[in-house]
Amino acid sequence: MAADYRQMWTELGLDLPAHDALLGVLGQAYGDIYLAQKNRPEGMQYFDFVMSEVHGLRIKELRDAQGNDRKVIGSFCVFVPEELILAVDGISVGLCAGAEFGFDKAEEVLPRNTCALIKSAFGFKLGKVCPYVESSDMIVGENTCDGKKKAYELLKDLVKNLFILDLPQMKSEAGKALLKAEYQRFARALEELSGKKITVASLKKGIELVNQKRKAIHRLSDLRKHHPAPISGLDALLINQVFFYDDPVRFTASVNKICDELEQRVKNGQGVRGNGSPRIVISGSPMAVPNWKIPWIVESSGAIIVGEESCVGERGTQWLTNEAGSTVEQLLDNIVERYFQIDCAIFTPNPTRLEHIRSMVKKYQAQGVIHYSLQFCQPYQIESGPVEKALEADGIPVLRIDTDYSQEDAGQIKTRVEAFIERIGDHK
Ligand code: BJ8
Repeated sequence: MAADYRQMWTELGLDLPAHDALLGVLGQAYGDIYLAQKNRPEGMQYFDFVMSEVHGLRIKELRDAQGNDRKVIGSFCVFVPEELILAVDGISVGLCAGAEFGFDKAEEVLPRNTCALIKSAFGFKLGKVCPYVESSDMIVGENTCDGKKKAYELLKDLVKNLFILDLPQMKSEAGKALLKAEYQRFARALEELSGKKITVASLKKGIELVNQKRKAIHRLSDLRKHHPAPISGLDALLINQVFFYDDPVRFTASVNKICDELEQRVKNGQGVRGNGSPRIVISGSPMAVPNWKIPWIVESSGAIIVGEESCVGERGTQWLTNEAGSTVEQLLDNIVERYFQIDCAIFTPNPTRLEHIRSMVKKYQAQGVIHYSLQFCQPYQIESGPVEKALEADGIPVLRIDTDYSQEDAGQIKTRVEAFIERIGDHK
């Protein structure tokens, strides 16, 4: 990092030696996985910069904004509506963590067989290495999977202002009513925290800003349909990850800028790989920064990822929020309608997720699906069986991978991925 942020990190209460160690590991992994890629679009330089400053400049920006009476809201789930946060001039940041850090401390309070995403969030908090958690004026937890729901009971004592959002588990009218009531309660909590009222104008503006981000991502996704794909899956995943951290306006402009470049690449028939690389859709548990293990293994084995059916991917971004409405209530209903479509595996039953995977295979002309579950993530692990069966019955090859954040199984996974790539290579 160019500037010296040590004073800022000290003020946030970070453990500097531990934080240095984390940044060291992160920087090394980024160099080995991202910067080592060949033929990257120039527009990725912006995202490389964001990553290099993710604990530096971006945190400084958040603190400067707080100095200007803006609130920072941290969250762990795509069910938390950024539109409402923006409507009180707040800033939304993602808190999910994707590194095996501080697990020894996390395992003092959580069972060992908790999913790595939850353990990592606790490890970052207990190890005092996450400037986003420490900068948040409010942290939103949600009743989704049992692991998160119960872990928030413990997190409550570790952070200063935890708001729990209750979420439905069934796509019923009663479920939708619950979601609306909870979003109303969240809106009131945001108004109270910020001292700002949500108005038709402020909510419309919030909806527009988030829609613009999503539209830019849709543009990026559309470009990945082309043969050869103009951008790697690793880089596209990174952009989807930065979605949760960056300033929305700047992010939208940067994604649109790289899309201009990718359009040109498509016109020139220029791909990040040759035309023959097998195309894969990844589906399953979310991949938080810096969880790049599976895409890295897949792409360093010669295939290319053309889409992510994930909350850090299309499950999080595929729907827009209707911008029409002349009252706060109508706009809130639009938000409820939009979020109620999210087909997270915590819902039962959850048939639209399978339909979505099928449609992605078709849209991106993928030859196979890798279903990725974090170990101990029961919702996605349990859905993986029926998903595999249904897709294979359609003639779509599926590889199921259950893993965590460690590198111990990387060799073994690579062997399985290579065999799968060989299988789908013959499958064209
Ligand atoms: S909407 S996927 S972001 S809940 S990986 S903690 S599910 S045991 S993250 Fe999620 Fe919202 Fe659903 Fe998306 Fe539990 Fe699984 Fe761990 Fe998970």
